[in-house]
Amino acid sequence: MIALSVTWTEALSPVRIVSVGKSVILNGGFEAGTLDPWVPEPSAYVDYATITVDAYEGNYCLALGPTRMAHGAPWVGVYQDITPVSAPFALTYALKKVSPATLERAGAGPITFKFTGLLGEMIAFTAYRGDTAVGSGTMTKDWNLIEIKARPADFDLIVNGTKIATVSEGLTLGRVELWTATDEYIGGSFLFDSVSLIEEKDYIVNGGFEAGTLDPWRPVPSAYVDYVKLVHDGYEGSYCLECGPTRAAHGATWCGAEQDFNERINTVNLSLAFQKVDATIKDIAGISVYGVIGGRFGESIGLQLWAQGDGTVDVYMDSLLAPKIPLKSGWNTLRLVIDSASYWHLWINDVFIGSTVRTYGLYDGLRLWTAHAEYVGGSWRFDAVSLTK
Ligand SMILES: [Ca+2]
Ligand SMILES: [Ca+2]
Repeated sequence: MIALSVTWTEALSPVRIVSVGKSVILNGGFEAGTLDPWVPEPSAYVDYATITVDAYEGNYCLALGPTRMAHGAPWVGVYQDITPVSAPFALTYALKKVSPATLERAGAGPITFKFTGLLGEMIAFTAYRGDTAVGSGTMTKDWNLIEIKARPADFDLIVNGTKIATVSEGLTLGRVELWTATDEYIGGSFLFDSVSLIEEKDYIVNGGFEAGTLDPWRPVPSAYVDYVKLVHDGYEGSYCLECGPTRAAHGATWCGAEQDFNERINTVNLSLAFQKVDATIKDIAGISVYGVIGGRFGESIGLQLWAQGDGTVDVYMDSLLAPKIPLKSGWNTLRLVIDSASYWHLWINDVFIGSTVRTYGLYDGLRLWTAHAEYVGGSWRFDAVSLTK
């Protein structure tokens, strides 16, 4: 057991969980104090893509101002080429409109914003994909956080946490451009900062069990396959996983399912839904993200939910983290984030439970399992299992 260096009672402050993974954008926050490796374009208008200090984060940000528009430049911007990234990914950036002029455009990645006027203290915009308007909304006169969340077949546009549009198009990005232009006025400018592109590859295959089979999950131990099965009434879709150690009295201490994701990753963003089928029975369910150091069992991460028979669970991460967390009847959700500094942050039903520290951060597989502490007959269900960087 590894002693916890942070206890749950000390760690109830909010934890920022965006940017868990590593961005493929270099100098996305412009903290180098120079544009490099962003390439100004068009090159004749380099002087209108500059680094300035009114930053969203850190000390620096990018200012784009098409003040020479009348002289022939249709737009100004910067770009950088990247190894092409396919969905799922998240492209995020901060945008601030500085000028009073209204009929201006700015964008990054696949979406262009056309600003159409003031609505009180807010600035109205229409969002375009190419020439097609896909949604509208408002931004503040201060910094705004733009998120493009791409899935294999479509992507969401989210502005300051509000979804503006879902566009039915799969995206692959090999170049990220930041740019601005004006339709009528000269003198407008925009600030960009904190540009981030994070791949959100899901390392778990068939995490929703909608294949209708366990594959590629492996039931373990193999002698108790009949207690690791798919059942209907999933949290999402039709199927979920049910693990029930009903033969525990005959020698099985636990049963479950596992799969490898065959890549060592330093940051983990794990989410899943779980349900205790018989709330009156004491038993244990666990979620283990296991590593290569010392073998799967020796170094597995022991996140355990220990049902107490009164509708609560004790939550263990190696040793006790937080006792007596009430469970909802039916499905509950769990989210575990391990950041690059190997801090664990745990939420159950969107309530922050606490943080703790691990001494290592390399993992190569996931196991869902259950065992009984006193009684035979309890079972747990799992669904919607997702693990991204
Ligand atoms: Ca910055
Ligand atoms: Ca499902």
